[in-house]
Amino acid sequence: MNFKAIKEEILKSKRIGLSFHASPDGDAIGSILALLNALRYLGKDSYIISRDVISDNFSFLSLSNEIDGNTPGPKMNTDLVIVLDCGNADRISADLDNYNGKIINIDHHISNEKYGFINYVDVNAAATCEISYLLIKELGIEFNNKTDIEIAIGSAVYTGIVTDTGSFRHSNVTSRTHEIASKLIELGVDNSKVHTSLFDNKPFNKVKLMGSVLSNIELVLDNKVAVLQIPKGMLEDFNLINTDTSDLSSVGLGIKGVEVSMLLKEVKDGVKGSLRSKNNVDVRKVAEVYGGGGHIKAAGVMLKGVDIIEAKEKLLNALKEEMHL
Ligand SMILES: [Mn+2]
Repeated sequence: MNFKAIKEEILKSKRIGLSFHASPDGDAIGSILALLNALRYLGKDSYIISRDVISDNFSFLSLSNEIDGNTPGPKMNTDLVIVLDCGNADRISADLDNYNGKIINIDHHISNEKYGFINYVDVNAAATCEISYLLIKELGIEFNNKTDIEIAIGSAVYTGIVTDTGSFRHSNVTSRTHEIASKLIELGVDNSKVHTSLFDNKPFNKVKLMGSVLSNIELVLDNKVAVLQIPKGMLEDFNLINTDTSDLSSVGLGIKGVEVSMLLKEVKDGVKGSLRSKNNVDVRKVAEVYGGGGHIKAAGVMLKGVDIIEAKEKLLNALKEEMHL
């Protein structure tokens, strides 16, 4: 895999749309904004395609205001769409049904379906932002000059890295992850400001929601699995309908003896399950049983047409099997 073919496609494209996975997380947002800033700087006509909006704690990132949910499909004359951090074609936060141009797929999920015309899937990258950083270097931005644009791109890259590694704590972190982070701090990226903006910036009600979810946490399957639930109506009660709750998924891992933490969130057409694993349990396999995907230690699945009780039963059955309990 190399970036040459991608670079060539970018250079010869007239209009480039960028997209990512639905309900974008810090890595999806960071990699799309890093690339958007870079492409604009290089004079390419480029824009974001997204059905989603993003939460306020990402608003410190340059051009984040362009992720406004108003461009759900490719604009006229788009000849290239680059999708970042998205393993499955049906999870792309874009309506591509009537699009006939090229798609480049840049990702780090092991379950990636290779739906692109070019697929750059590096499962050893802790975050898609690592790949974005390397691609942007290939495009000619050196990250040596401490310019505003380099720092803007660097802050976006750093955001994806810290969010996808749990602030450098997960086992997906490699020496390359730290090398890139080191380079970015040398460049002038304010790592402390990024952390504060991302994590110490919650709406008061979000903390109260966390309290409510935590007070109902359950331990099951020999106390090795923690289950957290956001039943229908709870987000409305706290006035948090569009708030990202993915940070709650891993909370159960803080408990002694727990191997898997699972968050169940009841949505309009079913239940979203997010699974996090502490050591050896492969939660991606569990998510895949019901059509989901992700990584060994972090995976997600959408169970359509079921309520939260049924979803819990289904996922616990699959977990029981995977954990040989
Ligand atoms: Mn990612």
